[in-house]
Amino acid sequence: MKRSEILARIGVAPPPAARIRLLVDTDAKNEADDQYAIMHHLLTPLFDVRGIIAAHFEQKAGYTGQSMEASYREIETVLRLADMDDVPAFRGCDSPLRSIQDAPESEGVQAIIREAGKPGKLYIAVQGAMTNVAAALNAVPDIAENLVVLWNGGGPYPEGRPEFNVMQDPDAVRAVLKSPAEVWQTDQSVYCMLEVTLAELKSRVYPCGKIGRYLFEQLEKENHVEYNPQFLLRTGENWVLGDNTTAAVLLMSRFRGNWHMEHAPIIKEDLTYQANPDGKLIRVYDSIDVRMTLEECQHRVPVIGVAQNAETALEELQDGASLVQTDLSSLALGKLLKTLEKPSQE
Ligand SMILES: [Ca+2]
Repeated sequence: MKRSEILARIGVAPPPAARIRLLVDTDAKNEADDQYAIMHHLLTPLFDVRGIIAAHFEQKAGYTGQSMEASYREIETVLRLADMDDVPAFRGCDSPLRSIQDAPESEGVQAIIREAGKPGKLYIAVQGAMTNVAAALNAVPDIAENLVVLWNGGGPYPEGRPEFNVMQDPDAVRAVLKSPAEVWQTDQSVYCMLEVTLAELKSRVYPCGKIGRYLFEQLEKENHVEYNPQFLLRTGENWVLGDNTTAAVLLMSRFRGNWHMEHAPIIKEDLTYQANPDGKLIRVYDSIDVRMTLEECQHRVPVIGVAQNAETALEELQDGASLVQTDLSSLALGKLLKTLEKPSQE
């Protein structure tokens, strides 16, 4: 099914002039929140999503040498479960830059160069390592003119810290901060605001068709795998949907004034910041509308889930399930869908 057909179910469309050209760049198999962010971008009609690029996460134990491929396959899984078959997925670079000037080739790098070469701004929602964006800028520096890099990462100001996404490729972050490309940063203190409980996701996302079930189950599984009492981010029943910031900064009103400008810091060897008065000015968010971001992300998933549930209920009934076993609300919707598809037989 085409993405535009699914978006039409939302029933609201932004003015064409408001649409934002965007690439999502994601280390989708790193943990469990990128999948929510992918869906958030795909289910937002404001975003003209030109493709989804797989990022590596080579500094995380367990996936070394295959992390980009794992992200790519996860993107394919999410697109398949969302019934979207016209959104391109691209393999990105499979390892960090070898130097700040390095420009490795990949499908994802080519996609950035191609899209940034077209007229108008191109936003890149970077939800993991900065490698693909840096490689594109190093290969064709002129694309900086059209790029807005949404950088979900970096430690809190002023000191910074060895934050996960920076850790994946510090030279790539240095390259992007050195380039003239526009940067909007949501650092760790901001993306950690997007916190949910598993109970909330079970109630709101899990019932939404095969995509909702997958979003919840992969996170629930990761919660058991990743739990470590020494890791203060996780309590055992919470999760941070941190990657959703890149959708939020584009959806929120620009009147909020919830950011300030910083001179891009120098990323030191220990991955903390060194103030740099000569650095370009970047937009650093101080806060984010947590209610709007989480509520509206969770309200978009049923756009796919309701139709998927209806199809499942119809299949179950045709396979001999009794009405008692079938979700009656889904069954009613399923019958409606069938009626709409085959009016002459009703
Ligand atoms: Ca991520």
